[in-house]
Amino acid sequence: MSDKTHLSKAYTSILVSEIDNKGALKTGLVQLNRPDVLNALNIELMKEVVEALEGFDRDGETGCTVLTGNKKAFAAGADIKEMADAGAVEMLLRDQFARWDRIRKLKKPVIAAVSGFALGGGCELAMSCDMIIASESAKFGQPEINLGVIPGAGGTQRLTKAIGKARAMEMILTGKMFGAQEMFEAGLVTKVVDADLYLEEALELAREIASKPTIAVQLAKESVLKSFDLTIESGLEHERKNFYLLFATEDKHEGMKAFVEKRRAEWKGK
Ligand code: DAK
Repeated sequence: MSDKTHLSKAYTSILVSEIDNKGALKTGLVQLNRPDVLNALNIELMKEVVEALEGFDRDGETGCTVLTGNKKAFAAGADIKEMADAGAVEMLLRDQFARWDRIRKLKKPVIAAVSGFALGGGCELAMSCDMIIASESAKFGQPEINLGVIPGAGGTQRLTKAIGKARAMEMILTGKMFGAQEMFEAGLVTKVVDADLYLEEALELAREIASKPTIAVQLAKESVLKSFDLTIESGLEHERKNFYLLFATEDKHEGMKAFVEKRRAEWKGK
């Protein structure tokens, strides 16, 4: 099923397009577009981002989505001006985290293509994606401490799981920014590339993923993410059930038959 409504909506803070991968499924592209404020994540922008990501997730013609900003900033955090006068009760009633939680529920892989600042909520948004391709100019940080708060959209959890306690503590307690190479070595970033190539590289990775059997891709993503929630025992059980489930797909039969017949598999996504 290819529902394309996410492509035709009148967005104010993002740009949305799809890329034809010739033969493979398409790549969805969502670009944060508030350049004057370094893509600060206000409520409207986050509403649009989540709607667009969910749109691509539903679209049967899409295999993978890339989320990006611009050269200067992926996103310099949540919009501070929007939070500056808010109290705890107002923040609670706004319930913005419910929207962020929907990103975690996406079935298809999302790749963050990061250049420039990825700070606070910007770093958290990139970490909500499944992989991060970073320009060598990228700067990651959780500077909330300098505003009298702490990361609230997963920073203390996802960062710690990705780079370990020692470095996460340093980043979160000092608010300092760290470069792409350092974050690659720490395990946050999948790949660091030339400043002019970060988007191209992310799109190439997305194209490759979009050319794989869809159900296997989705269950692989789900199984990896489960490892964060489950004990090794339960995680292995979960993985095994997904493994067995894939033996019910046409793509499993096609993939193995194609190997035996020494030809390219033709995936059906079923
Ligand atoms: N919010 C609002 N505006 C921002 C912004 C931000 N986070 N970051 C930059 N801007 C605006 C600046 O105010 C400036 O606007 P004008 O003054 O021109 O009107 C414009 O972007 C350009 O910024 P600068 O002039 O400061 O540019 P520089 O190159 O000199 O400096 C910088 C770049 C990134 C070092 C600096 O802009 C900076 O420190 N920005 C703030 C970084 C920061 O503290 N980020 C963390 C914010 S707290 C939540 C989910 C998540 C969060 C909270 C709640 N819920 C779901 C409820 C996350 C919280 C955060 O991220």
